[in-house]
Amino acid sequence: MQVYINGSFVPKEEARISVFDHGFLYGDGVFEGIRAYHGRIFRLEQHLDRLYDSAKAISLAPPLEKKALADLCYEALRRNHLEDAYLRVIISRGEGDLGLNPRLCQHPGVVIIAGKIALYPKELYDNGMSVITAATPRTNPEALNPHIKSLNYLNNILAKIEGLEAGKMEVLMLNTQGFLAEATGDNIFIVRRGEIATPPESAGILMGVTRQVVLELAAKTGLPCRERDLNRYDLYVADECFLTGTAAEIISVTAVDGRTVGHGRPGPVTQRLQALFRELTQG
Ligand code: PXG
Repeated sequence: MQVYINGSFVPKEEARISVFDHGFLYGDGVFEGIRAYHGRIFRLEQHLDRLYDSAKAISLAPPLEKKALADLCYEALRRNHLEDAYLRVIISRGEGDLGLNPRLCQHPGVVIIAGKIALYPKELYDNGMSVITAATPRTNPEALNPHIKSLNYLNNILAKIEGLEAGKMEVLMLNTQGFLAEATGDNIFIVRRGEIATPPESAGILMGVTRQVVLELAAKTGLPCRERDLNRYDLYVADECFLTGTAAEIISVTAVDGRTVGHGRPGPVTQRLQALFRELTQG
């Protein structure tokens, strides 16, 4: 495997960063997880837009233009002979001294890893997954806006640990107001009485690229689709529920907090959206 790191592609064994990189010391940096299907990078522009917005929000100037980074993403695929792949693009604050001061870091670090992504097991796609709502709330946007896809995922990891303790592979996070925000690495949708709904931007969520794709595809189902605040009640009475993300794509949720969602099987709207999504990526 060839990894891009700060200007060149090197074998993965040689792709090393300094222990003084503030990405490592403080989680000071941003990243993207992107998919390629059949040699085409899916929604690359949207991912890079989000990456550069994340960087701007933490006052980090990427050392290269978006176009150059896009070219490097394709180069990473070529060098690794990959057509279907997962790309991890990271911009870190770079090497500095001990101490938080980001101004002491002269050169932001850029890394691109092109590999394969382990999706949830097929069984979960066929039958849906069982999740819980976490006690850990999603980061308050006033403290650290979840729009920023930062290298500090501890908030989500704490929720994930709750899930693992309960034997669940994914967990839903509420915001500090008690409204549904998202899962630890996916956005969430419900279907109820013929309406598709997902938490709005104001719920304090990562504005998922897959979420946006699903909002676009929803129009083709003929069903209304709304961004609105949802709470636990909405989950418990939903006909269908599913998660969306770059890694997961679209996956059905069939139980929440031990309660069966709908009929406890992946529902027709979820399946229709999955088929439309597949057409988009495989077509
Ligand atoms: N919410 C959070 C908190 C995420 O981290 C999503 C929603 C879905 O967004 P996209 O743009 O992917 O539809 C994410 C995405 C990984 C990994 O390696 C994480 C994500 C995506 C891909 C890989 O852990 N998070």
